[in-house]
Amino acid sequence: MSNKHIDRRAFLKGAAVTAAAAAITTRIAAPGEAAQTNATETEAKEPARMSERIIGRPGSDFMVDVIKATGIEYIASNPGSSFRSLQESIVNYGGNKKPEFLTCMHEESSVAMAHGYAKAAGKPMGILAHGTVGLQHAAMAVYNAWCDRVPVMIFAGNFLDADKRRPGVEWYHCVQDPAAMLRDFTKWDDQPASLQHFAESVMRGYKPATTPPMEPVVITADGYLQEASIQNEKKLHIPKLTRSIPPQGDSGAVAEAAKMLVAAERPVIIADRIARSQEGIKRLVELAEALNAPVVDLGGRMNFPTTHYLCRSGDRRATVAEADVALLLEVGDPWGQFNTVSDPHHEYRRLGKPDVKVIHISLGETLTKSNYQDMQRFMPVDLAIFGDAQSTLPGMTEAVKAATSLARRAALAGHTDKLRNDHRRMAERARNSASQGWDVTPVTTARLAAEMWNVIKREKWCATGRQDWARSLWPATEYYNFIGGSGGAGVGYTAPAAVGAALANRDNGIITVDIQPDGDLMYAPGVLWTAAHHKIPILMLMHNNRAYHQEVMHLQKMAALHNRRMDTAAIGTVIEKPNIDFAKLAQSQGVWAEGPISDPSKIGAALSRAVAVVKKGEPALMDVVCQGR
Ligand SMILES: Cc1ncc(C[n+]2csc(CCOP(=O)(O)OP(=O)(O)O)c2C)c(N)n1
Ligand SMILES: [Mg+2]
Repeated sequence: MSNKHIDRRAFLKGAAVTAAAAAITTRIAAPGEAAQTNATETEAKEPARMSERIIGRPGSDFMVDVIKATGIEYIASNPGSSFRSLQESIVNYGGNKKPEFLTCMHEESSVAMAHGYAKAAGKPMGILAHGTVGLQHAAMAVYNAWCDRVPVMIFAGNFLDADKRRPGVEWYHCVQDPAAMLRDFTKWDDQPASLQHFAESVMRGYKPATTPPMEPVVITADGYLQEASIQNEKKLHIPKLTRSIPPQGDSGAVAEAAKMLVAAERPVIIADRIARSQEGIKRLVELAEALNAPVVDLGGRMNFPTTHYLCRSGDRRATVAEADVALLLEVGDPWGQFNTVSDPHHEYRRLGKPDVKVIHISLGETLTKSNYQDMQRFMPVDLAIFGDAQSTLPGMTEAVKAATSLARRAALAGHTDKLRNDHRRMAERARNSASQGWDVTPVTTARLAAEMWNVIKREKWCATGRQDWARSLWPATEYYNFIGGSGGAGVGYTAPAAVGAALANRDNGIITVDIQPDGDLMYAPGVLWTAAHHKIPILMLMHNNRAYHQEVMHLQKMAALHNRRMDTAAIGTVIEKPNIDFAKLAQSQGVWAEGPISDPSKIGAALSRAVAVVKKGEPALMDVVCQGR
């Protein structure tokens, strides 16, 4: 509808309210509700003049319709004037529901929240970034999502038409090609020049974002298109959202792979970013059982139950070293499974058998760009199958069964006792090493994980953050138990990704627990406020080693290499003097918190109090002073 068609009375009424709203206090909307204004507090100024300029139906309303049509439920964002109209439309026109605006304190937090959310929810979140500066802040988190093959729908505000830009800051924040700075690590981008173009680009972009290998996509919401009134709305239409079915690997190649695996003496399955749902886990269990082959879950996703006798994730090196045929499923670093380069001497060492036969089912491997090196070292494989691993598994299992003679089946079944013993020994070893230093202060990471397990073991749980001990100690069978890692190891991911996952888990009765490194939280601790404000229940258990501990170790290594004093390794790497009081940091943002706790015997009771808060639907933080790693 254009200006001309707007009813004059509604127009004037709207003008009075709008002018008043500019000068009065706005009642802040609670999450999920639209903001309301109290127009009686002040006189409206110049209603008649404003009325001439009212935009009754801004383009951003249509943009909201488009976003709604994708099913995106949340838009995480730090506000910025390049999308002020879209933000206002989300709240007032869209009712702040589906999508709901999530207030973030850093664009990196917006994207990392979307990253964690997508893995827990199985669908992308939108984020809104403010022109140059917003996208610059978002960049590292986008890179993490790219490396982790996770979809994020990135919307960026920008005024492309220089003739319409306000002088000063608006110029600094506008950019000729907004997506350029993210183009090396996003799957697709567009800068729509009309509202119809915007509708088509969002529907077009959603498809590659959510088709494996899933990746972030950037679409500009031009500021002028947002703010100008819609012309000729009848001509606009929102195309249907269509999704692509991920491809299965070629059936001939799958049959050949099955024969290699059935004939192998020591097959191994190495799984990384394969499962997308419980169905993915089920399919991998079926394949592993058909082959009676050990599975190493690298943990990019929750792929395989830790309780299953074929799980050998804690025995990765030994299991891979003896394999004669390896089936890789969407593995991010194939070369690194069979080879290594030592630290600090950079010397090559082979880990796998020289003649191990390698099969890789992957789509991600073919999605490479030139500059960023997330493709990892080149690894020639014996059989590369282009296909989506989860979709290919049922065909692979069928082919394995078809290739297994009765005699072979009996021979494979004969391995079971040994495989069960191996699994038992692996679990025992993990328990033994976890019990070392059980009572020491500062607390060990293993003790932290064990205490956490005690309070959540009867719940539906999802573990984020530092998951190493949880993965080897906790019985995990459900897809929602683990969300994997950051992808690109860009620090600052853990806390916001945990909050994003917790948001997705909130409605499913799943308790999200985050073993949270201190250095990571300090990148953008405002995500605690976001969790409190939006009532996102999460239990953040601080792994507070008062250091960038990994970097302490690097500095120690270098000092040893250079044969120099080691005590200086703390300079620039420890976070002491003063110690950060994480409980106060959390409390100041409205998050229930306790700590610091140094005595391991006090953690259990404190965690029970924290879980009670989380069960009420709110975030809680427990600060525990911990050992290095
Ligand atoms: C953005 C970014 N900057 C720097 C690094 C280098 N880095 C790797 S680990 C690490 C320490 C992180 O500290 P913390 O989160 O407390 O974990 P800790 O090592 O103490 O367990 C740093 C700074 C990085 N990976 N990403
Ligand atoms: Mg630390």
